[in-house]
Amino acid sequence: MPKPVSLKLCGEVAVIEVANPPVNALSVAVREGLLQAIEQAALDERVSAIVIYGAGRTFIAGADIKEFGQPPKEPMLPGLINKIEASEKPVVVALHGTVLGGGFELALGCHYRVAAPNTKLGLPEVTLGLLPGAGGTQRLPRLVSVEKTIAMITKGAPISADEALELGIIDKLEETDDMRAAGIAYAEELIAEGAKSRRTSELPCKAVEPELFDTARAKLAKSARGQIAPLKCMDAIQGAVELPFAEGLAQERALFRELLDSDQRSALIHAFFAERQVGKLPEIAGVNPREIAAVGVVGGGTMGAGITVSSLLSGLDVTLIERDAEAVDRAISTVSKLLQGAVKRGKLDQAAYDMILASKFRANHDYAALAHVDLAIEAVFESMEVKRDVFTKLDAICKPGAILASNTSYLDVDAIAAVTSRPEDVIGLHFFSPAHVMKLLEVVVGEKTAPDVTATGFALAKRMGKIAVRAGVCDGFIGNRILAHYRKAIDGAVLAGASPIEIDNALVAFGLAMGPFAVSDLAGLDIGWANRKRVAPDRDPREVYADFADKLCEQGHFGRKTGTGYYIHKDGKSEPNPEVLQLIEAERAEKGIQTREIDAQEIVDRYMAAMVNEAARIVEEGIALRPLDVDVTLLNGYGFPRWRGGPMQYADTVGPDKILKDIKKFAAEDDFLWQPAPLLEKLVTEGKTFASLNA
Ligand code: T1G
Repeated sequence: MPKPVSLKLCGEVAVIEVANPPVNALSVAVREGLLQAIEQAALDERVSAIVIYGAGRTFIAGADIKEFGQPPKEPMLPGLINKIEASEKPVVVALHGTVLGGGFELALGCHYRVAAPNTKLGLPEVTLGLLPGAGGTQRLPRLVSVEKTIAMITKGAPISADEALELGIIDKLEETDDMRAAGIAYAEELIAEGAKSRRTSELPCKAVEPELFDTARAKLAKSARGQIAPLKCMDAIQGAVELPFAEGLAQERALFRELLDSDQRSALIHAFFAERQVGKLPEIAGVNPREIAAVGVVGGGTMGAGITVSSLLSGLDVTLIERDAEAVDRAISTVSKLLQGAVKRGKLDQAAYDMILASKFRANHDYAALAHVDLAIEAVFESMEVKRDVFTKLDAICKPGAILASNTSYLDVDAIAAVTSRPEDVIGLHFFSPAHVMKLLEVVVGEKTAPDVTATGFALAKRMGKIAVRAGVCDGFIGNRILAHYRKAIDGAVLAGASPIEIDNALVAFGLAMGPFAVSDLAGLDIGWANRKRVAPDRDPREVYADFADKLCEQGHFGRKTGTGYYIHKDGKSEPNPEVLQLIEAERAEKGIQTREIDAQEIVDRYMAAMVNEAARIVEEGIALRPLDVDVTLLNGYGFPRWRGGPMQYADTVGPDKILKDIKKFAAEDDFLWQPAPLLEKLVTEGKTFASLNA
């Protein structure tokens, strides 16, 4: 294994190269190599200046996240950076790619900084449940304002090289892709000028109004509700303002260690790796996706327009089909509006907007316009009959080898494929609304779907900046099947004594952005109602069915779209709808239910036990390949709190035995709904976690 750090002399300049692909993470070997190299350069009398740069596509992109959770190994990064900064010989760092986390901190410990123009610099540790633990919270506010420091560290978003230059974080930009040469040239310049070491830690921290920290903390309490890392970041930054450097650094380290040991850190790092693991499937390993250049979208409603825009923004050519001229016009205006939104958000410039509308997007009401497409995506009304009709037409029109995809949220993709002459080319591509924003794409693989069609689904997701999860065919695939199940659990909690607002409040406190009843009001209660009616014929007679949701719909209350649902939505406010409680009380009486106090913890326990139990069944049936696939689905499509890592990560955190115990407790109330999944029972018996199934 070649050493990841090398030292070469170039004239009077010691050149230290870090080569640890793919992102030059600061593994133990890299840290050891850097320490040896910097000590050797310091002792070498031929050396007047030192350059550090990264080989490959990026400078150091941070600590090696794979090492977290293992016993820390010397040399530790803070000490290494202090050693670099203490060098009597000027140290230049040459930056390119994504200079993140410990990589950025190491750069701040060097004396002079040169970067390529497209370099990004950032301290994303907070997104991993951590804080910059190698001097970042102490050195950054010695170069930029404390306000900017707080923004960069508590949000974790990177800045551009231009902004870094403007802020004084870097000294110069070099328009080159040879940062080694740029670093050496800069070092030689500094030698010629007789430049000395320039230590960031010796600079005074920028001044700040004392109330700034309280204001910033108050904002974080709302924007980062439930999360611990952002508030610890604030403590570390405040230490930089109030303490001498060495003490501030020591406090930063102590705070970092606290976070390192936290469940939130392990959940967020689980999410990081799960989102990269989820696309690694044996069935598509080494399988080339089909070339997709032209896409057809059938249906110009909310989903069809969103899918169209997502495709256009990823450079694809789109032909949208609607049923008649009027619907075509409506679709064109919806797509244009969404694209204008992308321009407003800075995702698209005006010239690109004009070019797309002029040459990449067209709409029509004649299916013949789809004869040339490589992929046709159906996004029409959620009815099997309607979808089968569309696929019959697509099969007749589309060229051989074209992929025919359905955006269905629940329906049987095999039944849809069966009406075509090419079931191997049929797949489910389940987008989430709004399709041009939500990252999740469930790739629903039919019995006959060809592997290269599955691979194409994953390649399309990557091109769209989305995360694809493989799902098998069942009612609701992964996410919606779990949603339908936990919805029954919370409706059961309502019948047993909780109110919809209590459920929503408890789950918002748990970390959801919105409670399930508020979400239903937003999405439209008629959607859930239609689904319940669709599955009603197959409903098991043992199911304790809550009627209040249907009764609300029968009265025409569909949520925001009609102004009333579980809430009354008026003048921008949403207040609980008293009529709902009357419906619930009537149903409890009719069913002879003795209600009881159900506190917030029990609401969370029911919600999570139902979610984990159904997810265990889904993994056991192979609908989801691994527990991590369920986590990625719930994190990216259903607003599950990222700092809890997903339902399976949550189950491992509280313990599968606790989940099983809860299920058995609730079974006393309803032993049909609460039947433990065999996989959950097996894990508990064997003392294993869901994570053990992710390998
Ligand atoms: N450690 C270990 N592996 C990493 C890694 C890291 N920091 N970053 C990426 N990888 C792996 C990743 O798992 C994948 O592996 C491959 O590299 C390509 O990644 C002390 C404590 C750099 C913008 O948070 O944001 O420093 O799947 O698919 O889309 O204060 O990776 O191929 O086996 O994402 O081109 C701070 C995290 C760490 C940066 C590149 N740094 N990485 O994106 O490729 S904490 C970060 C990223 C820290 C200090 C603290 C992105 C990227 P595999 P990829 P990409």
